[in-house]
Amino acid sequence: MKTKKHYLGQVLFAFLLIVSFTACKDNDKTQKGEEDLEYVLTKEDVSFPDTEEKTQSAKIGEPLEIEVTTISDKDLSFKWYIINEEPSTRSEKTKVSTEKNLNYAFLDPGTFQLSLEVSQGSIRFEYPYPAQIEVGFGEITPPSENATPYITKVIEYLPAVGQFTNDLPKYVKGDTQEIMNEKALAYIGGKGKGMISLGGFGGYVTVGFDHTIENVKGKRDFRVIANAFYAAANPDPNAPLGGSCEPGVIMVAYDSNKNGEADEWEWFEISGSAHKDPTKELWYDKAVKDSNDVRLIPNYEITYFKPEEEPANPNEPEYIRWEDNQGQKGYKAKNNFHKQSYYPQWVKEDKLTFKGTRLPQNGVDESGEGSYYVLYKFRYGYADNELNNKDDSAVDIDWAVDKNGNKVHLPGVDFIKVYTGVDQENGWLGECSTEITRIEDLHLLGVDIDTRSEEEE
Ligand SMILES: [Ca+2]
Ligand SMILES: [Ca+2]
Ligand SMILES: [Ca+2]
Ligand SMILES: [Ca+2]
Repeated sequence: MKTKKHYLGQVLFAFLLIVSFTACKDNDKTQKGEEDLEYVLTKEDVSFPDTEEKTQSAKIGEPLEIEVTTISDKDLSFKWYIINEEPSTRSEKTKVSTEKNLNYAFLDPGTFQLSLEVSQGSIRFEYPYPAQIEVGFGEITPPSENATPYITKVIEYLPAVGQFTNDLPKYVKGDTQEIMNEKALAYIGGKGKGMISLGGFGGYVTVGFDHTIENVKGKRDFRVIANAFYAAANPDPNAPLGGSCEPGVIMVAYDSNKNGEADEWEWFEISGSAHKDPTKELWYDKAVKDSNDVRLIPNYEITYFKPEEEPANPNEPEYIRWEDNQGQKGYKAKNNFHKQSYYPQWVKEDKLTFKGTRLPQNGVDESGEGSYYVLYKFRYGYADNELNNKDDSAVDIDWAVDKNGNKVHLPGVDFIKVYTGVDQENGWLGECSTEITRIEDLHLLGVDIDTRSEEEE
């Protein structure tokens, strides 16, 4: 019996030991926070800060921060999406972050819906952020008292192939890109002491000012002064206005993030008349009849190849080889009026690619025998296209559009870029190349020009 009792005692002891061990283990688990091992995400576990607001505003280029509260982060993954509400440039949602808390700088204006997706293994919940985000530009810093209405900086001057390249401004052996920028500034800075040529399609100049040119609502804001003129003796007496109109496409940038630089995403293009509808140009049928290429090609690219040597023939039709992103190729000609190299000599690379919106060819040989070329005027919105004293040489910043053609309504501009918009050679006259003398802030000069009405645009 004694033995049996002893045995029972042992069993009871062991049982108690197991019970207490188990209890002890449960206790440890709670103390060490190991409940996470069994944490299962439920919909209510994730929340945003309380807000009654239907909309929340954010500034372009400045981070928007949203803190998320969770019960546990165990095995959770986060995906933040933005969904474009207006303008509707995003058909699908775009993933912008995989962090729990959002820290994101919008680079487009508009109204956006944010959404957070939280998942744990195969469990997944979607949390639409309760307020819409209205992204805008903020306000400009007003010009100081001694601000000048003119260009104060040339950020980059890079002409394409052309008969005035290396001549306006003059290149001297050893000149670098920086020196050419300074030379361009000496010509077009301030009231403008000279004129620079941008060469053929794509050649450009990027300039800055000592203040932000304000976008005054309903008014045109700046003017690019150039050398466009009308033909004195067009053989066609009923022709629309034209002569030497060599349109440069205008791009504008507002320094949203205030870093003193034109960041790539800060650029927008002025949508001129042909950007909207080339067939409405008054000379369109003439150009078609003359077999011009009248297509407007967005995202056009052309590459010019540096000639190995200057040709012996002063009129060399196969001078500079080019190819474009439309599968076309050919040669640019050299004429005997301009003997210097047409390829920018300070560029070390043996080829140069230029990109932009290519405008319809506006040059028509009105003599029919190659002696009288008329380069017709586009209706509005370009540089070197209209007489300097006409309203349509002035630009309203509100004509700037994003890549999808939606208006962006910048509060002002800190940088302007102009590039030659037409790719066309007109016989002895040479290539269509935009020139520039200066740029004027119309508001600082007290010049008041209404914008075009929506119907006119
Ligand atoms: Ca305006
Ligand atoms: Ca910037
Ligand atoms: Ca020219
Ligand atoms: Ca010109």
